[in-house]
Amino acid sequence: MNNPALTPGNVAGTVPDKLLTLSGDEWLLRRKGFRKSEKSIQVNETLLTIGNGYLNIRGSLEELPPGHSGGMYLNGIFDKSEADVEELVKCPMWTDLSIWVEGQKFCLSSCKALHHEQTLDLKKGTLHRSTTFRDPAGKLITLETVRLVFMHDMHLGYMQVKITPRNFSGPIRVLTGLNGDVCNRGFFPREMLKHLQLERIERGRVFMYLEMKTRERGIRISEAASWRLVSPSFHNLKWEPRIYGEKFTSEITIEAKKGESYIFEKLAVVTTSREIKPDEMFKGSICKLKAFVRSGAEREITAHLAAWSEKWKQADVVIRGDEEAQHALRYNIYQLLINGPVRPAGIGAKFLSSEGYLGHVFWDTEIFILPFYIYNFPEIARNMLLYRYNTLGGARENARKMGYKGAKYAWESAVTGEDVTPRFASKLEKTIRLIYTGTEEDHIVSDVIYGVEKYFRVTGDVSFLIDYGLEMVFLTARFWASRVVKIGEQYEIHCVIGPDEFHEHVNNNAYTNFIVKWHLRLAAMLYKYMVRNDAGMLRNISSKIELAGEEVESWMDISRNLKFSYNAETKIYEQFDGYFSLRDYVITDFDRKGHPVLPRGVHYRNIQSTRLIKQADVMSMMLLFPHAFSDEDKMANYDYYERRTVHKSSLSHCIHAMMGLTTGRRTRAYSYFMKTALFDLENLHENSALGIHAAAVGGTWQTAIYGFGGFSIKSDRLVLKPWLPKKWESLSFTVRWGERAVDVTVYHERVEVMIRSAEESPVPLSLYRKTYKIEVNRLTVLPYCSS
Ligand code: IFM
Repeated sequence: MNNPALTPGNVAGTVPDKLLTLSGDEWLLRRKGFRKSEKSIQVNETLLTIGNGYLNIRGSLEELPPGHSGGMYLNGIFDKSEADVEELVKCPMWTDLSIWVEGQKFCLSSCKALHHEQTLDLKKGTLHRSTTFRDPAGKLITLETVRLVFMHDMHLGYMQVKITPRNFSGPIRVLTGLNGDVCNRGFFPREMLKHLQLERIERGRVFMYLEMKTRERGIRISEAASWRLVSPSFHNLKWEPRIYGEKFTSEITIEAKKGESYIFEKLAVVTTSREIKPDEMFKGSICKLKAFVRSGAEREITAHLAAWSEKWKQADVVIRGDEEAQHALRYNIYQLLINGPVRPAGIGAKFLSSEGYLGHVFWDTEIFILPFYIYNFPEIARNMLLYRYNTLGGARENARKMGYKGAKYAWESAVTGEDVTPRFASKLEKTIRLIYTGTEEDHIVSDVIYGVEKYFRVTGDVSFLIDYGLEMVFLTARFWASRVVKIGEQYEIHCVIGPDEFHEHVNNNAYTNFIVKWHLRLAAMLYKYMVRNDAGMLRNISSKIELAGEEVESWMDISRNLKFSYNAETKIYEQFDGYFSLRDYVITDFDRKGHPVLPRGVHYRNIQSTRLIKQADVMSMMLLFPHAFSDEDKMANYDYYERRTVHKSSLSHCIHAMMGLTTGRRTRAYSYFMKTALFDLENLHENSALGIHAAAVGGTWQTAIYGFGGFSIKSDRLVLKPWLPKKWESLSFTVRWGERAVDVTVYHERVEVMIRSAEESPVPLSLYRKTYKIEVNRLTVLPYCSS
C-alpha cells in the first residue's frame, strides 16, 4: 500500500533540530549502557518517565526487551476485574517500535550495544535515546529517538525516530503501532491482569485508531496516530498497516543506503470518554490528529517548550555550590511538574510512573506532595483537593461500613473514595499476611483536612472553603466524634496504626491523637466563625449534612480532652500506650548504603515487640505542628526516636532532615536530605523498578524550602529561618502566597527577599525572630545568621 501521507507537499517538514537539542548537562539525567537484568531495565523505565499529569509513559526502550515493564498510565483510570482491588490500568502503548533486517530484530537483548544512552531532558520534558546496535551478522544500525507528551495539550504525544545503517545497504523494516494487548502485572509472579477490552480498531489513509474500554466501569480510551517517514521523502514507499486482535501494527520498509539517515515521525492523540462522549470519540480523535498532522509537530513542540519554561520559571529551586544536590533537587521537581493533575484527580504514591501501590492515593498526597503545588501551582492543588471532595461519598460509605458516622477517607483511595487497600500484602517479613492499614490507619482522615487548611491558609481561596472545604472538615470531624471512646474524663482513640506501621492495633498513637485534636478544634472554630460571619451559608451546609451546634460543642470537648502520654521529666511523648514497656533497642550499625541494620535478635517478624519504628511518627507530629512544642521537646524527642527509627519507608528521611534542621542536628539533616533527594536516582530501597516514591519527591522540595530555606507563613506574616550547608553558596526559590510572589535568595552573609504584589502595603517578615516590615516590589537585603 502506498502511504499518501508520505507524498512530498502532503506532510509538514521535520522538526528543526534546535527545538529538540538537549539542554545543558545540569538539566539532564543520563543513563548509559545496557544491563540485561530485569531490575536494571525497569529502574531505568521508572526514572525516565515522561508525562503531563494526564498521561505519563515509562521510559522503556522502544523495542521492549525481555524483562521490560513498559506502560502508559492515565490519571484516574482504574479497573478491578480479576484484581483483588481496583488498580491503575496499564493503557495501550503507542511508543513501541521495532527494526528488522533479514529476519533479525534489533533489540538490546539480542544485539551488542556499541553505544547506548537514554537521556531525560528535565528542562524540556523530552526523552532521548541513542543506540548503535551490532546484530549477530555484524550489521550496524544507529537508532536515535526523541519522545514527549505535550505539556500545553495533555492529549498529544510525539515521537521522532532516526535510523542510520552504518555498514550496509538494503531493506530495513520499521514497525510501530498501537498496542492494546497490554495487561497489568498483578501481585504474584507472572500473574497478568486484563483490564481492557477492544471496542474499535480501524485504519484510514493516514491514521491508525484503537479504542479500548475498561472492563468494569466501561471508560473508553482512544488512541489515534499517524506514522510517516519525513526525510528523505519517497514516492513509492511500502506501508503495510495490519491489525492483529487488539494490536495495530504499521510497517514501513525502506530501501536503505549505507550511511544515510531516515527520519520518521509518529504523532499521537489520546483521549478518554471522560472528556468526550463515547460516540464522538472516533471523529474527535481523528479530527484532532489530522489537525496535528496538518500543522506539523514544530508548532506544538514550540508551545510545549514554552509551557515547560513557564513551569520552571515558577518552580525552579537553585542551589549554588553543590551540583549533586542541585541535580537531584531538579529531578524531583521535574517529577512534580509531570504529575500535577490538570483536572480534579488525586496523585498516587508512585505518581503515574507504574502500577506500584496499584496507583492508589495515600496520605502521601496531602502531607508530602500537596505543599509543592500549593506554593507553586495552586490551581493544581485545588484539583487535588477537589478529588477528595468528590470522593466524600466513598468516605461516608467507609465510615458507615465500620459503624461510624460522618466520613472516613480511605487509607488507599481510587475512583470513588471507598477503601481499596488490599487485604493481603507481602510485607517486609516476606510472608503474605493480612494487612490492617485499611481499617486502622485512620490518621489519613485528618491528614486530608490538614491539606485543606494549608491550602486555604496560603491561597486564601474562600470559595473553595465555602463550597467544598467546610463540608469536608465537618463530616470528617463527625467521624472522629463517633470513633473516639470516653474513658473517665478523657477521650481515647483505640486500635489504630500510626505512621509507624510496625505497630498495629495500638491505642492512642500520639500522631493520630494530635492531628485529631487539631482537626476537631479547627472544625469547631470554623463553625463558630461562620455563625458570626456567614450564618446564611452555614445554614445551607448545616442543613445539607444535618449539623447542629451541640454536635460542634462535643468536638471542642473531645479536642480539649484527648489523651496524650508525655513524660515531663524526660520531655518524651510516648508513641502509643505501652510503647515504653516494649523491648528497647537502638540502631548502632549501618550498612554500605547507610541503611540502619537491625540489632541482633530483631527481625521483621518480631519487630513489633520492640521500640524500633518504621518511620517518623512523633517526629511527624512535631513537624506538622511546630508551634505546639518547645525547642527542648523537639530536641529530646528527636534524640530519642531518631535512634530507634529504621527508615524502612521513603517518607521518613525528609521528616528527619527537617526536624534535624529545627533541632540543630544539621550534619545529619544534610545527609537525610540527600537520601530523600536521591531516593530513586540511587534506587535506595532497591524498589524503584516499581515506581517513583512520590512522597520522597515532595519531601525533597519541602526540605529545601521549609528546611534549609526555613520558610513558612504564619497568618499575615512571612517567616524565614534559613540555614545553608557550608558548601552551598546560595539557595534561591520563589513561592506564591495568595496574589503575591515571594522570591528568596539565601547567601552565607545575607538574605534577599523580594515580594512581588499589586497590593502595596508592606508585609511583616520574621527573620530569626526579628521582625521587619518589607516594602513590596523592592529588593530587601537582611542579615543571615548561621548559628
Ligand atoms: O503511605 C505510605 C506509608 O506511610 C508507608 N508505606 C507506604 C505508603 C505509600 O507510600
